Amino acid sequence: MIVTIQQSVMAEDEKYAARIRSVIREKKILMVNIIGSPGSGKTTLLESMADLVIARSDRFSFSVIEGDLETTRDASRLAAKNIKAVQINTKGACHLEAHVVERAFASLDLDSLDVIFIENVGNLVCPTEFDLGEDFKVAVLSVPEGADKPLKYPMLFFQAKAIVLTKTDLLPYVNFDSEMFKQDLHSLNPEAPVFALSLTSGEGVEEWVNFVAEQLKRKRENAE
Ligand SMILES: Nc1nc2c(ncn2[C@@H]2O[C@H](COP(=O)(O)OP(=O)(O)O)[C@@H](O)[C@H]2O)c(=O)[nH]1
Ligand SMILES: [Mg+2]
Ligand SMILES: [Zn+2]
Repeated sequence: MIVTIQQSVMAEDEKYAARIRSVIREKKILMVNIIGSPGSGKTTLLESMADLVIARSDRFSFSVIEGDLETTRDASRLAAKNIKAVQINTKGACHLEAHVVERAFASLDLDSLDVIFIENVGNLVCPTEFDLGEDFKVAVLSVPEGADKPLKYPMLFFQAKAIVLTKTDLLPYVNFDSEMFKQDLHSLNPEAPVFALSLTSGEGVEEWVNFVAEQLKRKRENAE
């Protein structure tokens, strides 16, 4: 019985996801669903992109949909970097759902936007199960969380189009088995590129921004 109810709710949400997908296709917007644990560096990654995207010859604009249980802290951090962010407080829900994302669209200027990042609620499990109409999901893992996480949370790392490994500046201080990390990811998802970066030094962030720019370009070429 419970399973049936859950299925019907998710089927309903699939309709919203399909509608979102068609809106962003029409507006030629790339939408990226960022999933990772609390504290893995999702907001810092977005903050660190602000100056880099402006400096590019193929500069692109981006806004952020922020999913959080409580508080508007992440949205305020992004606003301080002149990044437009729409806050969704999930009031206890541990993931975002498409109907909520669709409501956030009303606060965004979809005609002048190139990329929307969704910072999902910090959680490696259920956000993966919900289609938000995004182009793709990205898994963010930080070095101190440990190299064993891809196999422990395989759905996320299997579905992700790219993996971002943050806090590489901490590699000398924690036991992170880089070889195991590589091998496990290779067995789960050999296609996904891994961006290893430090948000304190900025090392590696440009490669990640290049990847986003490339995905946007491809989406637009395919739409023509
Ligand atoms: N040393 C180090 N700290 C980082 C890095 N990225 C983020 N942090 C810190 O990790 C903490 C959590 O980051 P935050 O972006 O808020 O994580 P979120 O919960 O995933 O959005 C903050 O104190 C950041 O300054 C990094 O690459 N290296
Ligand atoms: Mg955050
Ligand atoms: Zn959840």
